[in-house]
Formats: sequence, structure tokens, C-alpha cells
Amino acid sequence: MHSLPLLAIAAALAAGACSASTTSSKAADPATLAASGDHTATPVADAPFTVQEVASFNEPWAMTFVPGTRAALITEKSGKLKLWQENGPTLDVAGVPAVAYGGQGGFGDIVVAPDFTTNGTVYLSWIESGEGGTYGAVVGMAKLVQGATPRLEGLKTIWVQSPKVSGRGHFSHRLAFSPDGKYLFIGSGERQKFDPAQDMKANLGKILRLNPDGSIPSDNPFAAQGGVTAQIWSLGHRNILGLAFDGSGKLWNQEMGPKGGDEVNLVAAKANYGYPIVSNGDHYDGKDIPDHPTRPEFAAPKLWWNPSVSPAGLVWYNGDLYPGWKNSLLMGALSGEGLIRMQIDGDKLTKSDRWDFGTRVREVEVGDDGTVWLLIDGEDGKLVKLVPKK
Ligand SMILES: [Ca+2]
Ligand SMILES: [Ca+2]
Repeated sequence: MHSLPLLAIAAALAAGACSASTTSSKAADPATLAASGDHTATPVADAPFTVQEVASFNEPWAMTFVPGTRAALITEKSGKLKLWQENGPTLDVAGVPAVAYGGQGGFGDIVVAPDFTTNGTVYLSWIESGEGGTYGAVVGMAKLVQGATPRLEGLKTIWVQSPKVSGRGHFSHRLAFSPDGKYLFIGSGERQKFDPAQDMKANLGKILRLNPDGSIPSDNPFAAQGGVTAQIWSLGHRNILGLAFDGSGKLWNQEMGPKGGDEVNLVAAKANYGYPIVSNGDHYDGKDIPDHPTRPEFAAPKLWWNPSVSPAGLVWYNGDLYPGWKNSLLMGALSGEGLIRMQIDGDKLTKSDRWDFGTRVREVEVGDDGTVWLLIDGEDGKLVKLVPKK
């Protein structure tokens, strides 16, 4: 069992008292905090770590540690891939794709293949332009050649967002491998076009499941329908900016929702998460979107935030370096300017900690030794290490 801090219980009680969708009889239940959008931030000075600045990057977007080394690959949105080394210089990786940089688009995610140690394969996502001023995310795979002049070799595109549409928002293009290494999951945003999230002929607003070579697993839930429909694992998503498996093999996603509707979901095959038909938030232009409880046929979020925190990055933490963090999800916050910890208890998720960094957190990663690292967003972006307090 996990106990809630008194402050969180007080917030839960307050939320229960003023929320039409929550009955007062449930107010003392820890689930009430999950059932409200509330999450009070606490000063980072009270956290079980100090924040150590390690390196600077220009608009860093994603990172992954290189297995067996003290190095990490870090994407910069404008199109560079950096190899940061704890005990050496930060190097540019050659052989990267040309990216369509602008708006929310550019270089995206990078992850290592499950069998990276034998073949050096990495997976990356970026934006390419299409005909008539359209854009879309793509995913590619390549071999990382390490050394003094690191480079990508044999870059091959294995997936494209379909259709390409106008605008430069909500690409998502987050990547995660299943723990058994058999499947690549891709978060694909609805490109700020709303309805594609429910359109089974588009792979926008979906989570997709592919074999590592980009082919479609024959046991995907909609495999028989062919086309991009066959790629679909779950639907009704908005802007997925974090995908992570936990130690029991459950897939979680976070997504930037409409105003007051940021979500963390437990991702199930064939499930429909309801966007844009339902959301606990509402459109930024003020238009109402019915809340999740009005349409129980759609999968509801495990947690949501109002006001919005603008989630960025998601990792499963199972280390011992920070007291009580075992079996947690860690998520950065952009407009929420900090780090959020959620405790996993089976299929339940609890809002456990929220620290106010006073700056936008873009990405979260965990080192081999259990240390947590963050990318601070922006043109003067930073790699920082959360040094456990003694
Ligand atoms: Ca990462
Ligand atoms: Ca709503």
C-alpha cells in the first residue's frame, strides 16, 4: 500500500467537495485525487535530490542512454543528433536525416533496439514535408557506428504518418519497444485535426504496433483490415508525448490533451480513448468537450490534470536511489515546469509527487545505475542529473 501525503489528501477532499462528477462519499478515497484534475506542486528544494547541470543543448527533444557506456544520444529539434559522453566531449553524429524543422516539428525521438549490443541498431523519428505544404512524422532505423567520429549507417524509413496534412503540430512520434523486444510501438498524434483520431483509415491519433523491421504483426487487433488500419493498436488519442512499459509489461502513455485534459492512460489493444468525442478538458477555443464519464464506452484516463501541465517524456522507474520511487512512472511537464511522479499499483496509478523546477522539462531518462536525468527544454536547453540526497 502507498500512503498519500496529507497535502494530497487535502487536495482530494477539496476536489471532491467542488466537483460535480465526484460524489462526496468518495472524497476520502485516494482514488479521488486521480478522479480530479488537481495536483499541487511542491518546491524542488523539498525533493529527495539536487539538480546538477551537466551539459547544454539547443532545443533538445529526446534522449536515450547507449547501453554499456557512459554516453547518451540526444536529439536536437532543429536536426542534430548528439552523442554526449560523461567522460569526454559531446560529438555530432553524422548520417542523420534532413528534418522539416518548424512549429512542433523537427528531430523527434531516439531509442536503441532491444538487440542493440549485437547490431548497434537505433530507431529515430523526425518530420518530413510532403506535397502542397503538408508534413508528417516518419520513423527510421539505422546502425550507430561509435568511435571518435560517430555516424549512422544504412538509414531506412520503416513507417510514415498517413495522411500527411498541413500544419506543424501534434506529431507525437514517440517510440517504445515492448519488454520482450518483439514489437515497436509508435505514438502518432492527430496533427491538430481532431477527427483523424477516430478515423480508422488514418494512422493519426493512434498508437501503432509494428514488428522491428516495420512490417505489421499478424495478430494486431485490426490486422485483417489491411492498409494503415492494420497498424493500429489503440485509437482516440490526441498528442502522445510519452510511451513507456512498466516491469509487468503494461504499456502506459501520456498525452497532451485539450485545455485542462492532459492524460495518462493504460494502453490496451483495440481500446478507444475517446478523443475528440470526450475529454475531461475542453477545446482551447472555449468549446465544450463532454467529459469521460458521459461516454463510458471510451477508455478513461487513469490520471488527468487541470490546469494543464503539458506532459513531456515518460519513463518507468524501478531503482532504489530515491526513497519510495520503486515501480513509479516519471513524467516531465512543459507548462507545468517540473517533474511528476506517479506510483503504480497494479492497474492503478497515484499522483505521488510534483516538483516545481521553474523551467520546462522535455524528457526523462533513467541511467543503468538508477539515476534520473532530464532534458530542460529550449534554445538554452540542458542535460541535468538528479543527484540523490544522502
Ligand atoms: Ca528517451
Ligand atoms: Ca470536457
